[in-house]
Amino acid sequence: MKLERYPGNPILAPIPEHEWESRTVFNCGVAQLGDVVVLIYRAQGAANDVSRLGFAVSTDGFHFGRLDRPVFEPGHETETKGVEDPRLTKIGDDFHMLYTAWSPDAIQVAMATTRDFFTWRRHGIVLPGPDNKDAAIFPEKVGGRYVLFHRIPPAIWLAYSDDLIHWGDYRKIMDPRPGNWDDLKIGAGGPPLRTDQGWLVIYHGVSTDKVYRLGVALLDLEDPARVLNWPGDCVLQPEEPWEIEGDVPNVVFTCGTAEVGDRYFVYYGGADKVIAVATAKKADLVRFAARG
Ligand code: BMA
Repeated sequence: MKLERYPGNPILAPIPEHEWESRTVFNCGVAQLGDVVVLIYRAQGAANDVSRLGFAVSTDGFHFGRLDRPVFEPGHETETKGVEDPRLTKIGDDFHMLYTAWSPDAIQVAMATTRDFFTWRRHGIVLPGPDNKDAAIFPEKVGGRYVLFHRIPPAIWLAYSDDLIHWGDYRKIMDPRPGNWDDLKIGAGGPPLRTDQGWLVIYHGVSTDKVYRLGVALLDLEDPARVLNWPGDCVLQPEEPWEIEGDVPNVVFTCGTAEVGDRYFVYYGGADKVIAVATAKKADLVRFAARG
């Protein structure tokens, strides 16, 4: 089972005339408002490595219009080196964005909330470093508590909260698999997708030779610390020229998936330089995650 690339990929690329996104346009969080898909994407200019976040919007999930300026930029001493890899979850009326706050001292998870993607309320660091990232909040409470994925190298962990601000009860759920394509480190993609078989996780795995691929697993709906099934094969690996060569070679990296009709639309960064989408029939991907 492999995700199917949209033939028009990549769907978003750097724009030389916009300094802040002139070098890279890549890993993006995904939000859905009815038929509209919003991407909050990571971008870098030629001047330095600092990442800012841009805004793109589409009615079909393939063709995106975008703003000419960032909608979220470093604004605190914990993120002077950049705001990276946003993941979005709608809870009540608010979209909750977890992102990597990068400073000379630490890599940490920060949160900001919004209703319109232009005005943001900052909540600061929610998961302290020295090295924690790849965090995404589940779309609903589980067992009366909020849950999120996060990554303390090299594994995927959960954390729990009553108020979305204070997170604790860290539990490791998935470790890199020796000898496999995900043997060096792993991290969750976007928020998990609820299915009747369990929580579907799409995650990235890095191999010892530094190739980033995507895989899936299925977690128990009532106790997501329980992995129900974890197929050995990846569902996407760098093959296209713009996945193999870019700012960082051999990378496919996802921060979010949209549900469009009977398909999942997985948005991903190619070689840390462009944005692409690959899709799968929901029933096929869930069947693979459950039995593959
Ligand atoms: C990870 C993150 C991602 C990036 C990947 C490949 O550590 O920085 O944003 O896509 O490395 O460079």
